Amino acid sequence: MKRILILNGPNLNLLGTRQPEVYGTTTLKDIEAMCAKKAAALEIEVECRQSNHEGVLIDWIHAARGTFDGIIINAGAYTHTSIAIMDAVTSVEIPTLELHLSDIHAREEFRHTSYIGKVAFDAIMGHGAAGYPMAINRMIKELEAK
Ligand code: CA2
Repeated sequence: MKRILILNGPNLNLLGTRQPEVYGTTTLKDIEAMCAKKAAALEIEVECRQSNHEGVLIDWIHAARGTFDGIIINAGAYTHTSIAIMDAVTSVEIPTLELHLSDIHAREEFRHTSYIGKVAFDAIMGHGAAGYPMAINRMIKELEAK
């Protein structure tokens, strides 16, 4: 059975509680339930984790080696700053998909740079919470092509 790790970075624990005009009204708990439903339908395993700490995300990426077949990551604002997370993704050699609620290229210029995008096999963005099940589908397609 395929195992996918879904990582959410800083501030994503606040989803649905603030700035609904930018990030929508769906909470992270709702998103995790959507992912669990998708996983059941596809008969795969999905584990969702969130941290506000760069090092914790890096430790989880390292530990995914040998345990998970794919990583889906919404690194939040670390997307635009973290060479360390980019290096962690490269180091584990696990197919990694970049995910964002918003379209980072349609927002402020400082969000246009993505270090995750340099090492991920693809990116899904601009679909809000619906992007999470879409990302699971995209990951399965990638893993099946291997
Ligand atoms: O669009 C995305 O998914 C982002 O990764 C979200 C990050 C942002 O820094 C990236 O540029 C794009 C921010 C997540 C903040 O989430 C909040 C949720 C509710 C209230 C405040 C922030």
